[in-house]
Amino acid sequence: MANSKYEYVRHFELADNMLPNTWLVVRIDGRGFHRFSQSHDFAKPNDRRAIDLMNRCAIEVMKDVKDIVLAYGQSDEYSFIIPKTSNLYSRRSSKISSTVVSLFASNYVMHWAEYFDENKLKYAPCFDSRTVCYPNDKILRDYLSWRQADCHINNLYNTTFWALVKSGMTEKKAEDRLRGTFSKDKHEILFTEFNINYNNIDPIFRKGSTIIRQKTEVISISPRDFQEVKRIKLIPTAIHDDIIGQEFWDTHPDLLDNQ
Ligand code: DGT
Ligand code: MG
Ligand code: MG
Ligand code: MG
Ligand code: MG
Repeated sequence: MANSKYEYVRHFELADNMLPNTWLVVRIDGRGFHRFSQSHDFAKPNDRRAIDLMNRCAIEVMKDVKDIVLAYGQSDEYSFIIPKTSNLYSRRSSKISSTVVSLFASNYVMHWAEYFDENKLKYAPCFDSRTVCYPNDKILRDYLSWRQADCHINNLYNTTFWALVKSGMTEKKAEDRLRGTFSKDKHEILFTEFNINYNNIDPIFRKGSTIIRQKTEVISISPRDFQEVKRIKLIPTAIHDDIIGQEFWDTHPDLLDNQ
């Protein structure tokens, strides 16, 4: 049907290519996960199963979409970073957003039972998605710092809030108690009232998850002589480092431009 009379409708499709030579960030976020987390009895403040499932989905997305160099996730969101030089789908925004979010959501459903065992999925989860371009390394790093700072602020609040509630305070009282408090006040409440040193809480909760393509030794058996063959492969792997400071970027110098 190369040249049918209907062909003209194509011209109603507008171009949505993202600017060339800019970082692309695809952020997906669970739709109505306040309700979803309640319906599925997520542990408070953090449900390790839910976090592990989110990380699994991000890893599967990165295995499929090779242009993604790094991903950062916390709560019900994940950001996928595509380098300036990428020409993925000719940098068409809706094509990139929809492919990433669709892969993420289908993996969420496909792998749900591996993480939640007998706790059945009660309804279809949904994620939204957007693609934003950032013109340079500094702004890209500020973007990622923004998401990790958000993780920190929410987690410190939620950890303190649920510690108060679990100790017998009503949710209303705990909210009142925390209103107007600074970070150091919450650290203090946790330490003096609950004997919790916030800095000792598992980094997966405090820092969120960063997926990088880590050089990993993979051993396979050669079909010819049945000998072990060791190879170094780049495997998307979740780590829980601070990505705001300089150290992470010095440890992984290939991630940023310098091109
Ligand atoms: P949205 O994104 O505008 O459709 O609305 P929500 O409800 O998804 O809100 P959002 O994305 O701002 O916040 C994420 C919600 O997911 C928030 O209510 C907390 C919940 N959530 C995420 N991870 C966990 C978890 O590990 N445990 C619990 N209990 N809740 C979680
Ligand atoms: Mg929201
Ligand atoms: Mg959400
Ligand atoms: Mg969210
Ligand atoms: Mg097609």
